[in-house]
Amino acid sequence: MERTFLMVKPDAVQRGLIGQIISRFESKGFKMIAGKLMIISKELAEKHYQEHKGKPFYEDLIEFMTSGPVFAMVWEGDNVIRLSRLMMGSTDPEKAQPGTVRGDFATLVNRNVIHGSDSPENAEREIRLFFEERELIGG
Ligand code: D4T
Repeated sequence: MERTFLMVKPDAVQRGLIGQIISRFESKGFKMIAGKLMIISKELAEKHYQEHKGKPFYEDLIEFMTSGPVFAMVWEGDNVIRLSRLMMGSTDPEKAQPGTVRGDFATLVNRNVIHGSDSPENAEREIRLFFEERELIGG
């Protein structure tokens, strides 16, 4: 069974969208095996987004991701990495289709509501960054 790391970003937590977002992934048939509300440190945000260091949006991204609580989660299911990315829609909400999380809840790329791992390697890396193995329930 595949696992992925999903995170409701500070904009969506602040707007009260955690429940609606979780509900979509539950309805799809995926299972949440860990979840916590947390304020992430600059250090953790930098590790999480290390591949973007040096890009023009990097500093603002780190500031945004540490600006308020996020809801970090681990989800399990068949093809959950690819399918959850499909459900999230394009990174840029201007290109995200209606019916996707970003298509329905976001307008700006730098306030795009949700993060999801894009490969099995990144999923494992991100799960390990945010969770202890013992926090994963039935995983
Ligand atoms: P995350 O990693 O947040 O799920 O986003 P994606 O995997 O869909 O997209 P990404 O890694 O290319 O971008 C990471 C993060 O940076 C923000 N961003 C991105 C931004 O603020 N401005 C930009 O021009 C881009 C490309 C949004 C997501």
